[in-house]
Amino acid sequence: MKRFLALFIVGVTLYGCSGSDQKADNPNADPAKDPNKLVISNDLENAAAIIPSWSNEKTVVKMDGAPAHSGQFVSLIDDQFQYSYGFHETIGNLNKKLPKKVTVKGWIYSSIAAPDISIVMDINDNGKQVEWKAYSLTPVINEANKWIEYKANFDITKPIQASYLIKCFAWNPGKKLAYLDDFEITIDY
Ligand SMILES: [Ca+2]
Repeated sequence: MKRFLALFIVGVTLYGCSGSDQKADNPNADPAKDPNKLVISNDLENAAAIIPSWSNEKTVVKMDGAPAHSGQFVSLIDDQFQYSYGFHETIGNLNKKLPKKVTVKGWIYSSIAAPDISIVMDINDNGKQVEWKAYSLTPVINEANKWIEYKANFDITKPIQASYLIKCFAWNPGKKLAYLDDFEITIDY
């Protein structure tokens, strides 16, 4: 009796669950319609026009050697620029309520894997530090020369006032070349 062994090779392609498949037709899923949420996006394409609430335009350049994540412009950090283009605003100018949490999302393209780069949330009272938190991108950036998405959550735990200034930006103490694009700051009240 002949026995045949049939070998089936089943090709399985696994796709990472991106979580981006949001139900845009559901108004409850739209954070812009939530009164306790403020979402501020910046693709850096108009940074040269000096957009209110954003600073450090000198770091915004046309991406060189690879496509920008959106359009042409990105924020460059390297040995000259330790701080990226970033968001800065007086807390009371954003809302009558005081924020409880800040989320910074965006994309980074680093010339090395595991660079010493963090996303920082800085709240200060006329220059005096009230709350400073850093979210390290070192474990997030597992590959060089590739756009990688990050999401940094910051709970505001110190007592704050409407007159205080809030800033969010990337900090590059490792001084290696990297580019950032498409910032999205979400403030929860
Ligand atoms: Ca861009």
